[in-house]
Amino acid sequence: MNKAYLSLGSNLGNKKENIENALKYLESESVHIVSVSSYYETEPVGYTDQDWFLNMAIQIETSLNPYELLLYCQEIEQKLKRKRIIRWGPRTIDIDILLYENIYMNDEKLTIPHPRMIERAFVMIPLLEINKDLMIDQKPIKDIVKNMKKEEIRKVCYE
Ligand code: PH2
Ligand code: MG
Ligand code: MG
Repeated sequence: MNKAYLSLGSNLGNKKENIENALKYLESESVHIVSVSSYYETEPVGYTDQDWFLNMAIQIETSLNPYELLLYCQEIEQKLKRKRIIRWGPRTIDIDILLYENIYMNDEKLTIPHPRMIERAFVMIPLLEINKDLMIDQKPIKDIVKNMKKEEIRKVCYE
């Protein structure tokens, strides 16, 4: 089994329901969800003329290799009716692979660690919540989060 970290986000329709459905689809014979972060409401980054996102991060154990995991996540995005219209634009669900074991890879299909993760508070803060000891690019996650420029992000409390 391989340890990996994923980031989930939604800013179209019922955001919480979209993420919960994605989590249900993810849990399977080949993917086991080990830990989940809180949910966070986050200001849109990149393309700013869109609704705020709901974001969270999870740790999984998986028998899939990185490419199989990418396909698996894309199939779930399709099931949840994601349409790619604008780059970085509104989406019902986005599932990104952040880290996979200690793998560093970069080709036309997949880059691990996720190339923009260390600049995005909506990725790093939920990730820090589930593992405070992670190292990314040989740097402790705590230092990265302490020093980064952060967009607005608010932890959501559901009763
Ligand atoms: N995803 C993007 C672009 N911008 N902003 C926030 N706050 N959350 C996201 O998940 C997000 C984004 C592209 O995947
Ligand atoms: Mg993304
Ligand atoms: Mg994506």
